[in-house]
Amino acid sequence: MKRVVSDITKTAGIFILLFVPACLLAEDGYDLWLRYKIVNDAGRLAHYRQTVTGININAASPTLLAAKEELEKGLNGLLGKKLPEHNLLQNGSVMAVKAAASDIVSRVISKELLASSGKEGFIIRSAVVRNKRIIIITGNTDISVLYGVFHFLRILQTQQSLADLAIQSSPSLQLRLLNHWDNLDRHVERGYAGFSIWNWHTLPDYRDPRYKDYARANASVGINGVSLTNVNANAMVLTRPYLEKVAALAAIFRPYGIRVYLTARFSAPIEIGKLSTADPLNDSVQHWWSNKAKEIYSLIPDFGGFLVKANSEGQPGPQNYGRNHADGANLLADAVAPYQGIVMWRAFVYSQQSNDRFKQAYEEFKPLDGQFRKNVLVQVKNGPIDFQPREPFSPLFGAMEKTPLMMEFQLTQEYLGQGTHLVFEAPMFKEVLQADTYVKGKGATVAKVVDGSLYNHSLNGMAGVANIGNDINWTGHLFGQANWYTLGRLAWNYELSSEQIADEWIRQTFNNKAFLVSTVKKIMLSSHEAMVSYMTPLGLHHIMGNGHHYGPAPWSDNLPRPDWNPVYYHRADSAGIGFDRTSTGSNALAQYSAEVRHRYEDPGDCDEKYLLWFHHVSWKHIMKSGRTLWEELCYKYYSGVEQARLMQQQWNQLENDVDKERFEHLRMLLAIQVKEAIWWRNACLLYFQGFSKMPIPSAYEQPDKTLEYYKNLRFPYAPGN
Ligand code: BDP
Repeated sequence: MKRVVSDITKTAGIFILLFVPACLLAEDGYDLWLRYKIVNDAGRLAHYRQTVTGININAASPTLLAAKEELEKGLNGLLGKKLPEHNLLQNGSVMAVKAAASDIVSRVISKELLASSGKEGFIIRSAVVRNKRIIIITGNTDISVLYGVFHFLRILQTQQSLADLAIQSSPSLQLRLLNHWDNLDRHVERGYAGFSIWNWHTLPDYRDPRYKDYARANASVGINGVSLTNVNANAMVLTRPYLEKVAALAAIFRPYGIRVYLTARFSAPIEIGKLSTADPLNDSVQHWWSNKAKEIYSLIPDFGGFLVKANSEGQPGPQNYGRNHADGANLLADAVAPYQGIVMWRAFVYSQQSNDRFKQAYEEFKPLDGQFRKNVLVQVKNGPIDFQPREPFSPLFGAMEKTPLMMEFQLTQEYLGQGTHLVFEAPMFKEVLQADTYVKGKGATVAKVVDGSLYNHSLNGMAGVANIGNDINWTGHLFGQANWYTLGRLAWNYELSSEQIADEWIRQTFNNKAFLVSTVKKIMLSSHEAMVSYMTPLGLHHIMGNGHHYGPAPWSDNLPRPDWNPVYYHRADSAGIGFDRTSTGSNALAQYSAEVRHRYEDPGDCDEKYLLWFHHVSWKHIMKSGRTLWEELCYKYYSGVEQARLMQQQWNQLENDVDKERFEHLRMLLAIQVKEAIWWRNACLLYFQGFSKMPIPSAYEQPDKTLEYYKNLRFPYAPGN
């Protein structure tokens, strides 16, 4: 009987394989954007099969072996047939080689081009060598060859032409990192995709194949570093048994050009070192850290260094001993310096001393400019508060001439709808990178601070707080993958537009059908603005639920610290709403250059996206649209919901263009998103109406629940908290 069943299943399976178009076969999302499905356009497929006939790679190192494996996997899948190895070059050979290992490269590619490609840049070139038409993928190092291979496969996956390839690409930034906020018990702080992918219990002996797939995905977008552990750190990761586990991960990542970093708990010398102090100026403390660094490097010779959260939200730090952030950072920097390690010291700090949390990071860090060691970067969140749906750029960017500042974005959507909202973050990241600080006249963009060009820093980088967990599709929400993808692509080349990034991600993740590509692109490119409109329009910020940050709670005012409460941020009263950060208020605007200050200073001129970030504005204030502020607020909340509904309708048109599994996944999630957008809109407008005393215009559908109803909702088990 069993046999009969399995025969039937087999026959059915073959039937399905033969008669269901490849794009409709169920997919669980595990393969990310590296699916390598056979090219579904007959003309393109023919062109590829004619142009690419075999592979020529000498897998002389683990990285070149990885390049070879990837090229084989990719080309065999995309071309739908197994390609032979060409030990001798033939028409159609794809040759991937480190420049110095090949005479052919030096004949075809100029020294200058190679020199300008640096250590990681790659070159892809069509060439005729000994009368054979070949494609060369090369660079100065093995890792550059691997990056070139991934880019070459991207060209095929996005169905571009292979004629006359002449591509050269080098990264904009040196450190391109994911920051995992993963605890040793596998709980992920602010994680919405299951548990941590690091199975500390079974490491170092059990090497889950997923670790390698993770490394492949990162390398495919140029990510070259991973901080494995939560910034709210546990010193135990620095003990020998854990370092051995870390070393096992480092060994798997190494061929893919990825270094591991760890978060260092400042009090580790006390907790695991049996010292009585962690004072950075104490000899035994310094000695302890330098021994610890020695031990780490003996196990992981290419260990990247430390990421540190200190004197912030209860974490220990140098201030516990009357020292400052530079003293703390330099302690660790000196410990790793002999091994070329670095320290990323976070500027996310705030305490009760300031009259505005906005100002805290600047106030603590700006005076320390020039006091950090050469191997320290100060890692700054994109905005002054905390990963809100929209923030103006942090005034620290541009303010610290002598210190390299690293960008910290948050991929995981703690304040952006968490695991259920489709929000493509590229437009938000670009908005910050393109913002002009005017610290050296026009054109001093945040991007130029971050890439070091503004003040001539050679150390530079960008990090994204990871949105990855052990869910089968890695990110829980399938479109979370696009944000992971974006971090890598933007850190590699911040000139890429959001549209370009979306376009390539869609083609690789789904397929190249014109209708699908244009529809999904519309959804993605409108999603961030939609979310801002239904959550925090016109510059509102931090009005989420306490602790878990899930859903709206603008009424919340009972947490011990004033600046943990939404009421601190929106300041709604009978006169109006918003935080006055001009000279009549907290004067946070004074932290920006004169030009930026000038742009935001006057509520009549201020870009309305940021209005309530900087001004307490009367409910009757006339906006650029001619509506009053209250009417505009209603308009924004309502249009955000409409935009979410539109995204849902657009997706629903794709039933025949996406496999059922992923179609349904998105269909259900978008329904949740619409429901939650309505929740946000109703709860916020009903609450603010208590101050404005004005009606929600009757043309709009009216809230069907009371404010009390919304206030009474509780989510004790909201994830990620
Ligand atoms: C906040 C998160 C908190 C993090 C903190 C940080 O709510 O979980 O520990 O950022 O960045 O947004 O350190």
